[in-house]
Amino acid sequence: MEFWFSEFHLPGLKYSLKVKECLYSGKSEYQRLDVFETEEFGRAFTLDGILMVTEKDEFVYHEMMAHLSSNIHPNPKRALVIGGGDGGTIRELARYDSFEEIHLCEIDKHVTDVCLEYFPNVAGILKSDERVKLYFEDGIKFLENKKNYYDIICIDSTDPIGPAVGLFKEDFYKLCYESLTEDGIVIAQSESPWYHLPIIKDVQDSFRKIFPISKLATASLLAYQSGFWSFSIGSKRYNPIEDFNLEKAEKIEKFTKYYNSGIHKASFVLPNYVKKIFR
Ligand code: AAT
Repeated sequence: MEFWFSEFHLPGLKYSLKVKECLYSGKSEYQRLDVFETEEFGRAFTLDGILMVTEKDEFVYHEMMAHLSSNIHPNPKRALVIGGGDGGTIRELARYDSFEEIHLCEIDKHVTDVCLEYFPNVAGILKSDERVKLYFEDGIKFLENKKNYYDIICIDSTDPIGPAVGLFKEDFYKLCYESLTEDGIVIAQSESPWYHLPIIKDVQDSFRKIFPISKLATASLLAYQSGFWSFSIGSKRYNPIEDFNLEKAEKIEKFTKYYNSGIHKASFVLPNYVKKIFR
C-alpha cells in the first residue's frame, strides 16, 4: 500500500510526498510532530502537517537566514534565533568565528529533541558548539528582558498560526529593535510571495516604521509553499545591498550549498508583482 504525506496549501492545491516510512509521530503541548522518510526529499520533519525541514533543501532557507544578515555586520558577536528549534540557522551562524554567544529561543523543546535524534546534520550543532545556549520559552516573553544585547536576530518561525501569530506583529518587531545593539540587524522569514503577499506587505510596512533600513529578499526552495520564499531584513545601520562584504561571502561560500556573493546581491532583486507592495 502506498503512503503519501500531503500539505494542504490552498483550498484547491495540495503538495504531496511519497512516504517510505513514518519514523516518528508525537504530540507536544503546542503541536503535532512527525518525521517521515520520503522517496524524493530524504527525511522530512512536519509540525501540524506543515513541512519544516527536509534533508533535500533545508540548506537554502537556513543559509539565507544566517548569511544575508551576518554578512553585512562587520563584527557580530551575539546572535539570537527565535523559533528554529531544528538548529539549521544556528549551524550556519556558527560558521562565523566572530560570534561569542549564539542563543536559541524555541517555544517547544520537543522540536529540538526530535531533530537531535532524526536530523543530526541539522541539529547536531546545538550540542557540539559551546557558544550555543538553548532557551525553551516563548520568543516574545524572552525578548521582554533583553535590551541592547544582540547584533543579529533571526526570526525562524512557523507560519503565522498558533504560537507564531505574535511573531508576525509590529509590537514584536519593536521588541526586536530594542533587543538589538545600536547597529543590529533582524531577519525574519516572511512567507511566500505567491501565496502570502499581504503578510509580506504587513511585515515590510512594520519594518519600515521601526528600522531606518528595511529590505526584502527571496530564495528558491522546495519544501515550503510555492517553492519561492521571502526574508525581511530590518537594520539599524548597515544596508544589506550597499554594505555587502565580498571577503566574508567568499570565505563562507566554501561551505554553503546555496548562498554565495552573486545570490546575496541577486536575492534583493524583486519581480514587479512583489515590488508593487511598496507603491
Ligand atoms: N528552521 C526551519 C523550521 C521552522 S520551524 C519554526 C519553529 O518556531 C517551530 O519549531 C516552532 O515550535 C517555533 N515557534 C513557533 N512560535 C514560537 C514562539 N512564539 N516562540 C518561539 N518559538 C516559536 C520554520 C518553518 C517555516 C515554515 C514555512 N512554511
